[in-house]
Amino acid sequence: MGSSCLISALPMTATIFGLCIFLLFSNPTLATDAGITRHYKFDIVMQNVTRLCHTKSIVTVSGQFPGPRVVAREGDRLVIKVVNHVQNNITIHWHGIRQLQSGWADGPAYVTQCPIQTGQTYVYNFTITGQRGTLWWHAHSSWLRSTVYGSIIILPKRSVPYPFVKPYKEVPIIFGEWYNADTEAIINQALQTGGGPNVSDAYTLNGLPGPLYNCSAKDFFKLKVKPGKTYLLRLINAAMNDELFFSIANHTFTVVEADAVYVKPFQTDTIVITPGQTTNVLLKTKPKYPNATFFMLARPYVTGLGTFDNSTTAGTLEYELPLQSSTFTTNSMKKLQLFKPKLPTLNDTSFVTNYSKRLRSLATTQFPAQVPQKVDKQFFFTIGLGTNPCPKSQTCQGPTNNTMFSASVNNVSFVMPTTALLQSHFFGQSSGVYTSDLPTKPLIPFNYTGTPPNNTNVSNGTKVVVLPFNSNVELVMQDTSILGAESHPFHLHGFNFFVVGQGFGNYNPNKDPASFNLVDPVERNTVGVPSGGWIAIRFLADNPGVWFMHCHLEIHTSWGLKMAWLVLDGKLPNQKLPPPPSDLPKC
Ligand SMILES: *[C@@H]1O[C@H](CO)[C@@H](O)[C@H](O)[C@H]1NC(C)=O
Ligand SMILES: *[C@@H]1O[C@H](CO)[C@@H](O)[C@H](O)[C@H]1NC(C)=O
Ligand SMILES: *[C@@H]1O[C@H](CO)[C@@H](O)[C@H](O)[C@H]1NC(C)=O
Ligand SMILES: *[C@@H]1O[C@H](CO)[C@@H](O)[C@H](O)[C@H]1NC(C)=O
Ligand SMILES: *[C@@H]1O[C@H](CO)[C@@H](O)[C@H](O)[C@H]1NC(C)=O
Ligand SMILES: *[C@@H]1O[C@H](CO)[C@@H](O)[C@H](O)[C@H]1NC(C)=O
Ligand SMILES: *[C@@H]1O[C@H](CO)[C@@H](O)[C@H](O)[C@H]1NC(C)=O
Ligand SMILES: *[C@@H]1O[C@H](CO)[C@@H](O)[C@H](O)[C@H]1NC(C)=O
Ligand SMILES: *[C@@H]1O[C@H](CO)[C@@H](O)[C@H](O)[C@H]1NC(C)=O
Ligand SMILES: *[C@@H]1O[C@H](CO)[C@@H](O)[C@H](O)[C@H]1NC(C)=O
Ligand SMILES: *[C@@H]1O[C@H](CO)[C@@H](O)[C@H](O)[C@H]1NC(C)=O
Ligand SMILES: *[C@@H]1O[C@H](CO)[C@@H](O)[C@H](O)[C@H]1NC(C)=O
Ligand SMILES: [Cu+2]
Repeated sequence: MGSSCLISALPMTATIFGLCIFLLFSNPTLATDAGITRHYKFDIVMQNVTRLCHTKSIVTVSGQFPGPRVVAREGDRLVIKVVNHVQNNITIHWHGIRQLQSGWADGPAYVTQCPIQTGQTYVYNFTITGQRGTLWWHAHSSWLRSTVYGSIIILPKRSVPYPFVKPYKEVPIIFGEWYNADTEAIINQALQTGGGPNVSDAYTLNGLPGPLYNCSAKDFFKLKVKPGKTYLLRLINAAMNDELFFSIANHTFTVVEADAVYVKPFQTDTIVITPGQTTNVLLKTKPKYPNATFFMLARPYVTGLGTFDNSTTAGTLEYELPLQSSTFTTNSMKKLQLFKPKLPTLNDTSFVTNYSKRLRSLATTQFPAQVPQKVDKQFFFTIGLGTNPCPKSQTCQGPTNNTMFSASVNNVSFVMPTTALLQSHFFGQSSGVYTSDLPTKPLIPFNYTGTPPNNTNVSNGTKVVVLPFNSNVELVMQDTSILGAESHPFHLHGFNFFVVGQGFGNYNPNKDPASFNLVDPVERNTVGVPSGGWIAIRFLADNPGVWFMHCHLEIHTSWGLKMAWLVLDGKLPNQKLPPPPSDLPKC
């Protein structure tokens, strides 16, 4: 166990406890661009897994950790049968997939579906339209995504090559977070006491913590490369609660894609990636065998006030010995010099700001940036932490004297319904499930990034925002300084959005729009709202359904930092949400 797969050409390899299994999904003889249907079966089963000398029984897909790779080509249909053999309720979310008119397959529990209960089956059925790159899938029920996640590799259509040099090999690298304790117990305890959750024990690369942790010397990801080649690294941040920096010693990345959208290529030694985000980078290896091994490291970027896991996960980049060289033996390999990258400090906000400003849509004729130039609906959401009073019978461990942590959008902490929003909407049974009165701007304006108000209690409710079909939406998300300013990676289901502006302090509606980028802003599904600042996004509401939007720091979602957009049907038949599939789980 522990050593990872050698990389290989597509069809790619999957790691199952150190074994490499070849997945033959694509048909190389198929010459047309017509999509095909690809079938997968996800058996949700328990599996004993050992890391850091702790063995625990975790929820997995088919016993694999990380889970199996889903490989498809733009235009393909995916039909994925999920069978739940464990005691937990579960759903699977296909993170970043547009789900055009297939909202029933999106996956967040109690938003688009009731959970798949023990012994039940649900078939996720959707096509991949207009997207190519790297996305990922994960459980979307409680904290099960800590172990239930995997990559989605979307190859471009055969007739539309990459807008960059064809890579020699492609390698997914998923960042994760390992907890020695049961993560369901951790979140249950946190919600019970009102305090912050216990932090993770390690970060991982493809499920492996690496040699910088105790009792983990052999559990590390090894990337074996040849000199003078270009590798495509498909980076995915599946960590629970931490944005990450990532770097490989003595090597530079060329960023070419974010959240399955091509970007203008740029070079950097270090990547910043929030939970929920994906980034494709090209790695050009050294022209000659360097007689050295290079560490790849990831550790968090932290802005909030709470405790956090400040550890570092490590893997290695190793140059394969040239075949003609017989002078190297395994012994001399061990003597190779080892180089470590220098990562930004844990709180290096200026690095993060500069990095995010460099991300621009490719914006070519072939891959245009279709930024909404006009706005039909404007929203201003404050996002941040807050408190709930402690129940009378209890003592709480929240941020201030006897309170419980909460979090809110425009001071509304979202309460999960007990039946799914999408069904309630589709069958006209919203009464008692949700209301459509989420404030479109703060009811009581305040100095959002100045001295916080004395009363930090939030209100709560299951409130959505209704959008007419095809509205052009502009949303400004404003971080607050309540209980400390913090960067919040916000994820929108069902759409990509364009990040047209960002800044620090309070958003100024009179001044800031003048500097919006409406030409080549980055298009993505998850964006870090700057700590103590704001971000402006635009999207076209062209997908009928109920679409979750939430902070992708799992604890903030648990505290209520989430809401849903309800996008109405359009007039034409192809602008309507079809009826639910017959096997849609019931509550
Ligand atoms: C996990 O380990 C426990 C204790 O050794 C054992 O009882 C259980 O059957 C194992 N579970 C699986 C899925 O292998
Ligand atoms: C998936 O959806 C398509 C389009 O609605 C339908 O034709 C097909 O039968 C579905 N497949 C399964 C296995 O449900
Ligand atoms: C969280 O950490 C505390 C302190 O170490 C410990 O007492 C508690 O059992 C942990 N909770 C869980 C669910 O592991
Ligand atoms: C790696 O980088 C370090 C620091 O810049 C440098 O001293 C060293 O020579 C480099 N090693 C290789 C093999 O490139
Ligand atoms: C991580 O935090 C612990 C506890 O606060 C501290 O002792 C340690 O020095 C920190 N490590 C690093 C690498 O910052
Ligand atoms: C490779 O590096 C090791 C350690 O720095 C050194 O002992 C060895 O002679 C080097 N070999 C070659 C072929 O450069
Ligand atoms: C970052 O952390 C360092 C060390 O903890 C501290 O000295 C510095 O003031 C912090 N910088 C910011 C911008 O918070
Ligand atoms: C606040 O904390 C103090 C000391 O910890 C405690 O004595 C007091 O009862 C608390 N007040 C309330 C309202 O809980
Ligand atoms: C808001 O608070 C900040 C930080 O304290 C301060 O610099 C700014 O002047 C305040 N803005 C307003 C409008 O009061
Ligand atoms: C907030 O509390 C402080 C200190 O208790 C007090 O001076 C201030 O007037 C309060 N502010 C408001 C708006 O109530
Ligand atoms: C919502 O707020 C009410 C009133 O403060 C409170 O009684 C209730 O427990 C809250 N519900 C949730 C789920 O936080
Ligand atoms: C599983 O989901 C069903 C349907 O929503 C619910 O009634 C039940 O309480 C859930 N079970 C657990 C353990 O959460
Ligand atoms: Cu957050």
